[in-house]
Amino acid sequence: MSERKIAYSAIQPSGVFTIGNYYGAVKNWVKLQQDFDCLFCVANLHAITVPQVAAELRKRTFESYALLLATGIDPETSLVYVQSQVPAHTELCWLLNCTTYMGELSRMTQYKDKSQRQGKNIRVGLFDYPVLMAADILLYQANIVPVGEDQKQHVELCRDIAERFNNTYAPTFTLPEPYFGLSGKKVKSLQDPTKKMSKSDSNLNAFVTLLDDRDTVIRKFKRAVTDSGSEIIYDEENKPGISNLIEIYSCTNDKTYLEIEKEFEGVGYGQFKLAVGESVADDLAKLQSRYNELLANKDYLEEQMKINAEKAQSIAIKTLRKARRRLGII
Ligand code: AQP
Repeated sequence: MSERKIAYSAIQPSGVFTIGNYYGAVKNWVKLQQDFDCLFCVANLHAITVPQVAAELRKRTFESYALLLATGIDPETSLVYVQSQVPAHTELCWLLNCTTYMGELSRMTQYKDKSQRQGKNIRVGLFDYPVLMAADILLYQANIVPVGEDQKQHVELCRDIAERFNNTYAPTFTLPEPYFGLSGKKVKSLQDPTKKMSKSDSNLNAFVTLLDDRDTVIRKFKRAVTDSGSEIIYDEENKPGISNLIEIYSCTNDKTYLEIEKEFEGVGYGQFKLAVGESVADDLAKLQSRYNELLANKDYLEEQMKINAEKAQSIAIKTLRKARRRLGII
């Protein structure tokens, strides 16, 4: 690694990535490669905090890795690896568990949402998710963590845990900052624009995946829930549906809300939804053909996973040893 600052982020292989994951996080990762030393992780250990089918998880881990490379993440410039192939993550998680308070974890919005949705038999892992995420980030002494807005609270907790550890024992971890792109921080569900878009939503029309074909993308946008009135105006409170579509459109072409409002002045909702669908479908087309090429070359993917996991482990182990020493762990 060079003297450049370090960017770290991860994504769960809990389904095919949505345009929320892409515009909110992964598209920024691609850009950050120019100015930062970057590490990106397929977080399969995070995915098992809710029930998964083993064969599907294995398959999706490969697909997620290929999808990251297809978006433009270069495994020779950045470190792109699978979380379970770097054992330092789980060990540091345990050390940090012993510095984290139950009260802090109970306050996490994602835990509250996901545990409520699950109802009974909530896994301890779901509660502990933010500590594993803190371990992911702190192992690499990351300066910034490019995420969507939903993960901001977890990055802040990571800072608190790191700060407490540093103050209690001795300086060990860099305190990371969350990083957001200009647009796409919070892409909402197409069926309920007050909720974030999620890849594990049970309503398939609520999200668009990076692998949806052109017709499916356009059909999902045509069905998107909109608001009363007829003007294309950005107003999150009174027009959450149209505002979400404006946000998504701006992610495909970097236009401002004002420019988009002008472009669609006097245009009906139906025509606007079609334009957004077409723009997203164009954005995904290139990525999909690259993905298909990569997935056909399993040897290449396995080789990159192995090389990158070894490099990641060699960086991570230095921080882990330091943390062990601070705690008196022989
Ligand atoms: N709707 C969203 N808008 C903007 N950013 C988003 N992210 C997720 N959804 C949106 C960002 O994508 C990155 C990877 O997320 P993740 O897979 O690790 O977990 P998540 O936030 O829980 O994403 P999902 O899609 O909602 O997954 P499931 O359904 O499995 O829980 C993160 O940076 C996240 O902020």
